[in-house]
Amino acid sequence: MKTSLNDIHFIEIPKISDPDGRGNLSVIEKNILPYKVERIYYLYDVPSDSTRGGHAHIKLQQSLIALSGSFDVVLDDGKKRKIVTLNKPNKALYIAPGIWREIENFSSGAVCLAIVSEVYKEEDYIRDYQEFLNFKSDRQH
Ligand code: T46
Repeated sequence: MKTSLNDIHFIEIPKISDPDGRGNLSVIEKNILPYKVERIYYLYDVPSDSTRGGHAHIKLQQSLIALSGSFDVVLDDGKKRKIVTLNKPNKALYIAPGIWREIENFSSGAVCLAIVSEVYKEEDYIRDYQEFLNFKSDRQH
């Protein structure tokens, strides 16, 4: 399937605010994500001048959540680029396959949770930007 920035969207995660002021609880039930979850990982203790990502996935779908703090996600479909800031633990950013992403500007204490549709396979990564552009110029991606 040919994907573009239009295939990226926010998913609202239900938030249960405690009536007695004990804070919030958010829950991700399996039906709120548009894929079957195979793996969960998280980034933390990332220095503010570091960039994570810098790749695209061929098949993997993922949702990113700023469980704590904030960071920017640079998204690129080979034609257009946009930057999205994540800073709310009850908002997930859904990223379709075939989108280049870089994650940067991590605040102190930021935790980036990734909930993804595939097991870890290095063959699913495109880590070279020119190779990504070649991949996108194929009609199918
Ligand atoms: C993504 C962003 C948000 C594993 O062994 N298993 C795993 O499940 C993962 C995710 C990584 N690794 C190894 C592979 C590398 O040797 O951990 C090392 C760091 O991985 P990478 O350079 O891919 O890390 P990021 O932060 O650039 O990217 C990761 C995910 O790989 C990627 O899917 O979208 O977080």
